[in-house]
Amino acid sequence: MSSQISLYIVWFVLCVHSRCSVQSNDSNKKPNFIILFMDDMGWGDLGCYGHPARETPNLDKMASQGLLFTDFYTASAICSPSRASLLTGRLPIRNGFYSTNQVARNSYAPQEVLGGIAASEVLISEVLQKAGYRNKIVGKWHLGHQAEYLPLRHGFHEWFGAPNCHYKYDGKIIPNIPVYKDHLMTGRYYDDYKIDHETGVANLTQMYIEEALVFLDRQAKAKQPFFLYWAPDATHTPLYASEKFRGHSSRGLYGDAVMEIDYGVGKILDKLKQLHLDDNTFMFFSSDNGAATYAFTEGGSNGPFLCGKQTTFEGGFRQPAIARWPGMIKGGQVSHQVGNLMDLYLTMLDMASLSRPKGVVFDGISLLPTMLNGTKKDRPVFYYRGDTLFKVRLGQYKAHFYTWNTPREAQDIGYHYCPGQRIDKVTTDQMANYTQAPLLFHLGRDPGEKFIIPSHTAEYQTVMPRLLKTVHEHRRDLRPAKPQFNLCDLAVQNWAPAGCEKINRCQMAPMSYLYNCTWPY
Ligand SMILES: *[C@@H]1O[C@H](CO)[C@@H](O)[C@H](O)[C@H]1NC(C)=O
Ligand SMILES: *[C@@H]1O[C@H](CO)[C@@H](O)[C@H](O)[C@H]1NC(C)=O
Ligand SMILES: *[C@@H]1O[C@H](CO)[C@@H](O)[C@H](O)[C@H]1NC(C)=O
Ligand SMILES: *[C@@H]1O[C@H](CO)[C@@H](O)[C@H](O)[C@H]1NC(C)=O
Ligand SMILES: *[C@@H]1O[C@H](CO)[C@@H](O)[C@H](O)[C@H]1NC(C)=O
Ligand SMILES: [Ca+2]
Repeated sequence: MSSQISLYIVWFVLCVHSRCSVQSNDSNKKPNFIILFMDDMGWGDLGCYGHPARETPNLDKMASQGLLFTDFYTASAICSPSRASLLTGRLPIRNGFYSTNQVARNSYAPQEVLGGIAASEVLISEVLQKAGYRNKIVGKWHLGHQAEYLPLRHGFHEWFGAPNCHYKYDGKIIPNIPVYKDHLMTGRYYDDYKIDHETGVANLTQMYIEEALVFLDRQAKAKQPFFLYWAPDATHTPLYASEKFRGHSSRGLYGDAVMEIDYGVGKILDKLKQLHLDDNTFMFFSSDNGAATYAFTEGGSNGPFLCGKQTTFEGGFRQPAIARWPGMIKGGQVSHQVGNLMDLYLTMLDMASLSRPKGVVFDGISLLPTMLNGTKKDRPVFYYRGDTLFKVRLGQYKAHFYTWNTPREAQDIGYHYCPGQRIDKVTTDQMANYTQAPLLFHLGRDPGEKFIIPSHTAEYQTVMPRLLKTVHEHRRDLRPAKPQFNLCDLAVQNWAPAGCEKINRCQMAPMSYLYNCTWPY
């Protein structure tokens, strides 16, 4: 706050003396924010990251006009915790998006789970709302589906999208997922928002594009700063694309979905230009977790990295990430700064000259010095699987305390997180405990985590103590939050969301029966 006041005084003094009308409209304006957040898209899916299909011209253009990160991470290899970390700037273990029912299991927010984002968490949307921003989420929320957890209770003014994944349900024992317009549901998937599983055709991405464009038009007219959180989910199985894109990719339905989203990004870029919002809008593109290797050819690509979604290998945690802010961020840059989705929170606060909420411990850092000045900062990456810290990265080194490919129960039903990849001692079928002698990898020489650096080498003996110290320091101040994903009840599903009565879509909930959720994968 005090730095804001002093800036204001400086501005005032300058203004009295000269050219204040020219300076005033720019220096006082808060930047707009757009986060384009993908579902299960991998590091290797875009042309600018080397995918041979080269079917993302608009995202490639965005990268050429901005800054592409090579070493950017998520805070979790699965949807809900990743999204909660993005919006809170904190690790799942700190914001509660994990479960302690079973050791080291990923958990998320299916509709039978009781939990969601705690009222005590201060989301970036809440800070921006207080600062006069208008905030809209388009697409998937996944921070809890019960009324108290929905986006309009957590700093968003507008919403078009769904609280959970667009899985197919029978609509009887498990209700179809509702689609919301702001506070009220407007229908349900399959009943009202068609997704054709035979053909893979659905119009939802087109609707999400339209929602974004209308919002931008409106905000430009209102001259009010905004935060648009655009979270389409067409690249999450079951995949979908509209008729216009279906069958156009060389990569099958997954590629069709990517092409349609890329088209949407192009429309958003055009709209910013047309509305003269380019110079005052920070736009960031990334994905919530690595590509779903378990979906085989229905999933994306993690480039040179090992395994994918659900795992703590690089394929699960490393994300595509592009920052664009013409006038502020020089175009055509590539940064090797280790970044994390959790960094966007403090980066955006810095961009808007807003102070950090008091008393909140953040796991992210501000990347503004990197984006504006190319500075680099050494900082760790913590790779949790559920409640357990599996791995840590510092510099180019990564230590594995635990490794685990795919739980046996998952393999039994045809799930495999590392299809076509088998590395002795690393892609283990059972959870392997290496805490006594962690495995060490050098991600520069060996991005695919294939070659274990032997523990008798001088390199290992120099590096491992540094990595262990980083973990020790992390653990010293860590106060794990109450886990949100321990309790389940079929009665809390989306039976009768607000607004259901107006459209005749209410359903009767079964009797409440509370049980401990199980997280088999
Ligand atoms: C300030 O606003 C005026 C009117 O909206 C515009 O013509 C001018 O270009 C703006 N100045 C700058 C420096 O952006
Ligand atoms: C998508 O929209 C088009 C054009 O409005 C319509 O003809 C088509 O039936 C819609 N498809 C689905 C699956 O809803
Ligand atoms: C970038 O560098 C300039 C010049 O050294 C400095 O004044 C400015 O504070 C830096 N900005 C950030 C965000 O680090
Ligand atoms: C891994 O091994 C260490 C040392 O033997 C032990 O303390 C720890 O509890 C084990 N971890 C798990 C999850 O069993
Ligand atoms: C969940 O598991 C814990 C530990 O086993 C047990 O004490 C508790 O009663 C269980 N809760 C429910 C609702 O089943
Ligand atoms: Ca996801």
